[in-house]
Amino acid sequence: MLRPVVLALLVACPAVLRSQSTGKDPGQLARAGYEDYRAAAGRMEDGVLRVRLEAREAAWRPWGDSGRVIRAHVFAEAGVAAKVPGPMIRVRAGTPVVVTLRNTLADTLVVRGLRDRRPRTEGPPLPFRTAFEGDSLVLAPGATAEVRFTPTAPGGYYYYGNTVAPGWDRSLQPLRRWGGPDDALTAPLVVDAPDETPDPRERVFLITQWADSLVPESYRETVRFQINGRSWPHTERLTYAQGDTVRWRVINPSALFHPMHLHGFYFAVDQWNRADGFQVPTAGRRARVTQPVPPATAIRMTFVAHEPGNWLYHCHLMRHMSSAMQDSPHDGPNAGGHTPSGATGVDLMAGLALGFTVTPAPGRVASSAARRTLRLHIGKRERAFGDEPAYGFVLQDGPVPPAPDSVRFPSSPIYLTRGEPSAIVVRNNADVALGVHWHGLELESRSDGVAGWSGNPARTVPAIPPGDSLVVRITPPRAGTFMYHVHSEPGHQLSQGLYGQFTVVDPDRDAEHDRFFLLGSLGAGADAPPAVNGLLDPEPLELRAGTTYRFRFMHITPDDNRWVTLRDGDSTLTWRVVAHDGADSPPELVTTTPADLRLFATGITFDALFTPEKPGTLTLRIVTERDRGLQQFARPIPPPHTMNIPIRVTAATR
Ligand SMILES: [Cu+2]
Repeated sequence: MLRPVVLALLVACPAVLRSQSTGKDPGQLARAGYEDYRAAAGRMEDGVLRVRLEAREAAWRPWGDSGRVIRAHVFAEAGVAAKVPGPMIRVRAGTPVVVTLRNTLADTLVVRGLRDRRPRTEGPPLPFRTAFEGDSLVLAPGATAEVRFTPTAPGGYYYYGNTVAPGWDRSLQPLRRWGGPDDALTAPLVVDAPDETPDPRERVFLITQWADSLVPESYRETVRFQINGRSWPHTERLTYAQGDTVRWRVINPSALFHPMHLHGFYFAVDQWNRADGFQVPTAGRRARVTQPVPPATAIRMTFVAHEPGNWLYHCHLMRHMSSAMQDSPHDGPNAGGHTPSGATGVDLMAGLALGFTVTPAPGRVASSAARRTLRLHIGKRERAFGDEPAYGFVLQDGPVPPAPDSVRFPSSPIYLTRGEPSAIVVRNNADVALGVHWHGLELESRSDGVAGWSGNPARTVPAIPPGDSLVVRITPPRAGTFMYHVHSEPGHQLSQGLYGQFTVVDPDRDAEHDRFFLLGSLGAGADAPPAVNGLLDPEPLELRAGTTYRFRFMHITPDDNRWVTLRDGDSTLTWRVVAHDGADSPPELVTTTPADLRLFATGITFDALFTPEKPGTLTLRIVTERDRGLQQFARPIPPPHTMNIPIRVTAATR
């Protein structure tokens, strides 16, 4: 009589439908290698791409040879050793694909995404649902199935699988379940345009995640991220020659949103597609240093590696790349450990980060020009936030350095002049080694601030030790809105004050009508409250009717998204966005648009021109949202926080 009870439980609690598979110790399983997607799976026969796949169980080591071993379900080509993630299916649009898939797992397998995506002209609100609903292949243990489809929509896609226990109910099975051995059971499907010859040097990066529990406790700590199966600092290191054009595809089958940031270079987004085939209108000619890649989307990006040295491409969310929050579990004595104490190098980061080296062209000489010199001090003040300290960047004014415990909110604004050789001597008066990153600035690698990585392979620059200094050299080639902030920090020093505005001015431009909005967090710990210009409760803004202002927005919170709107009562005003990430937009892309930016991710700056028309009170509304993506979490995500900054507009003067 037990059976009906068990079934009722299974129906009431779909989570238990998830299989735990063989239960073998991962150490007994064949070890999976790492994919680099330099080659695609299958072979062409009579104009048809034929791919033979298997779903297998394997041992996955996202944290390298000494790291923890995870029992993983993976896709592999039949007869070929397994790698994580699974094999790339790559085909030109219009080419038929035949996939034979064998399920060698001990459980029933549900596979989605091996199908055509029609090019869509409307942006569906739920790309994940529209991409995968009604699309499943179900294979019993030991079963083999064949799928035929002809992709028609160019773009970056993926397929994935979930195992289910006997007695599963299709109507109760979610489209995808994250957590556990199925997390690695995903692989790219790349569709080239019919008239396109793929560049063999283009690299494909698949973002995956792993959590050992089906419903992780919290969105902050328990989900860990990988690029092509590995977590920083174990991710692949790429090499380019100075002057190379770099082409990357980034496909995001993970449950969460990632604002992906490139150091040292601007890139163009040439394509941005969703998993259902919809092409997001992109501004390919607009340069940027940070591009949000939401779940179930993919981008193609291009940049010219004009500056030699070691560089970084990473998610800007602290919880996806900081070793303090994205711990890199190791077997043995450091099991489950966080930032190793005393770390000054690459082990200060973990998760979604990729390093690449640009080798210098022959005959390059470093500039020895005289430089305008600023002195910037990192101060620490104890017990500023309850028992926790505050940190701050304070510019030295005159010959006397500030006291070592000097902090200010916000940190000192830095202004440099376009084209002027400048030096910033950063002195660390705090008691912990820290790197400082000049966000969006085109500069030499050794000044870039990624602890243990910036510089070149023969000589990397560690975090600045307590009591020590680093000379940062910058000759900014363009005027614009940038930021500077602590990088590779061991804790939550960013929201404890270590960020500031960084503006490069044109010698001949009037800055009188600039208004700055430095969106950050201020306080201790992972849930520090939102702040604007270092204030939790910002001052009202005073403007004059008929005058055009340049609003410079900078977003540098650890983990939040912001939603910025400019309002007159209930109606949304308009503005003209003229620059992104410090780069002026091409004139043909500058249009009057509603002053409403929903997905203003951390790591982005933009400039907007705004002209208040008449006297009155307007509102700059800044809503802070924490991204939950497609993932369920046991602990609720903090609710949105709304900040309304009054704008008092007075009559024009004559
Ligand atoms: Cu991320």
